[in-house]
Parts: sequence; C-alpha cells; structure tokens
Amino acid sequence: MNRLRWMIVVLTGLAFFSCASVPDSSSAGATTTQTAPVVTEAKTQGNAPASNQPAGVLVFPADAKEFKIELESMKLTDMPVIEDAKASEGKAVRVEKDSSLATIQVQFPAGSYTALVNEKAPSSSQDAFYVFLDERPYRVYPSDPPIGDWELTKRVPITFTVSEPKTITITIQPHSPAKKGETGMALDYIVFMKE
Ligand SMILES: [Ca+2]
Repeated sequence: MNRLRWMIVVLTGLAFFSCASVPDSSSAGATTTQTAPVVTEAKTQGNAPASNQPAGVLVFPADAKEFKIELESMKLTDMPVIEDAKASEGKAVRVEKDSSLATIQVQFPAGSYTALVNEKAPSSSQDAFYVFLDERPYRVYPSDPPIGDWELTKRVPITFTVSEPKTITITIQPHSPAKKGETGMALDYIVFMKE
C-alpha cells in the first residue's frame, strides 16, 4: 500500500515534471533565440556610432582604456604643423598666436576620465595654455621650469566624469576669457584615460 502510494506520487511527479519541463525548456529556448539578436543589435549599436555621428566626431571605443588624439589631426587655426622626430607620429603643432586654435569632437561612453597633453615648452613664459571641454576651460602646463623636451602635463591632469554617453567639443587655445595663457609651446597629442 505504501509502495503503491509512493509510486503514484513518483508517477504524478514525473508527469508534472515532464509537463512543467516542456514549457520551461521551450521558453528557455525562446529566450535564447530572442537574446541573441538583442545582443547582436547592442554590439552593432556599440560599434556603429561613428557612422551615426556627424562627420569629424571621434568615438572613444567602448572597451578602450585609453584614447589618444594627435594634435596635428585636429581642426587647426593658426597652429602650424611641425615635424619632430620625437613627437608621436613624427608631428606636432605649435601654439603660435593668440588666435591659435585646435578643435575636435569626441563621443565619450559614460565613465570617469583623466586627460593629459604631451607638450614641449621652451620656457616658463611659453608653457601655459587652455584645454576647453565644451565651455569649461582647464589651464594646462608642464613641469616648472619646463624641461624643454616632450613631457605629459601630469602636474595638472584634467579630470571629468560623464554619466551617460556624451559628445564633447575639445578646444585647445592659448587663453581663456578669464585669464591669459601663453604662446610658443609645441603640442603633440592629448590622451584620455578611462578609470
Ligand atoms: Ca603628434
């Protein structure tokens, strides 16, 4: 009697399990097939923004830790490109005039960033300049006194956070509206490092 009851329980359980497991696995299968295209779509979107952006916008790659932009590849006004064997890609720009200007637009994924510029300043009266992130100016300069050779502006790292993907206009120029900078230095590249 006990054994029979037990068998009924087992059989009922098996019947229930097989019934229950069919929709389970089929729904799991459905989830998998649904998920795959979603993931693919997300990946495509992640790689695609370059083509969705207006021309001239660079995209900080979603999986990158570091993104380097050559100054000589930016849009330049009164910033002559100079040859320099020790500069990245063999070229840099000189901040020659008060009107000198280098700009580029960069789309950043959400995250916290530090930016440094590779600079060669001939003297301490020819070394301070400004990097604008959109409208916000950051005064940037090398060691004091400058070493007269290429160095990253680690004394004044530019730090910022974007809470959602954002396109920022980067502008490099000698002065800010609030305070004068200087001219005469050479700039090689700006590097953005993601935390
Ligand atoms: Ca360069």
